[in-house]
Amino acid sequence: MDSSKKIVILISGNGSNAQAIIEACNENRIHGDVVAVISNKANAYGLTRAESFSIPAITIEHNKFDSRESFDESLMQIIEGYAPDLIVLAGFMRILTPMFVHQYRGKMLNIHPSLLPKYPGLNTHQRAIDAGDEKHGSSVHFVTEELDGGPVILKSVVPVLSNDTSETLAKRVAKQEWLIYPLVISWFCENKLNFCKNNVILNKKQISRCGLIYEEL
Ligand code: NHR
Ligand code: GAR
Repeated sequence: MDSSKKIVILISGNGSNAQAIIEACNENRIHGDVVAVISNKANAYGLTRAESFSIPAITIEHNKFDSRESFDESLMQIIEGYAPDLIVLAGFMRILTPMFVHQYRGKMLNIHPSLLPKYPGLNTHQRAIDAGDEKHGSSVHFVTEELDGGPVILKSVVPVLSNDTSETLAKRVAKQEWLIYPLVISWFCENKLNFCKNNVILNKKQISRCGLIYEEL
């Protein structure tokens, strides 16, 4: 049996995905331990959540640094103190430099609230509503230098309802995120999920660049 993986989670706010991942570890649905939760915003509620599970909750404010590079270097120093096997971006709102991404290549995941490759960047729920999309969702992908452009592992699909606001749609998407993110992380921690030459390998087989799809009937 392989040893339990060490996971560092980066957040900027609410931290509901971080909590779902912590709970999955505690319930042995993930063969791993969240060893630290790090926020670039001091008032992030996710820090309070981490503390309630007795997990180190650390703040490193990006606006105290004079460049993206110097912020990322300090962030990396903190992370290295925990010797993690996996970095998880969970509502982390700072674009990371190529140097940082290179350091954790194949070991860093993000959840992005759209059906990638649709709507990289910000304000995704409103953009899906404005476009009249019937389906929306969230995508878990490996992080590469290309913003929200790394290969997708798993997407969850939800309907867009005619009376949806960006808030109601975000809530529907979030509920699915709490399922699919722990699931993908469990695959990584069981060594079933690999990143190889910019492709996703699951159970030794390469999957499509658009990822697998999870959709409730
Ligand atoms: N970094 C790299 N290199 N590659 C990715 O794929 C990344 C990343 C950092 C974060 C999350 C991403 C998302 O899921 C993510 C993916 C922030 C922005 C952004 O524009 C865009 C995408 C994502 C996260 N951030 C602004 C910035 O100047 C700040 C916005 C704010 O503070 O509100 O960094 O959506
Ligand atoms: C999640 O819906 C996630 O997909 C999104 O922010 C939310 C964070 O919620 N991520 C981004 O928009 C990244 N730019 P949480 O803090 O409650 O986990």
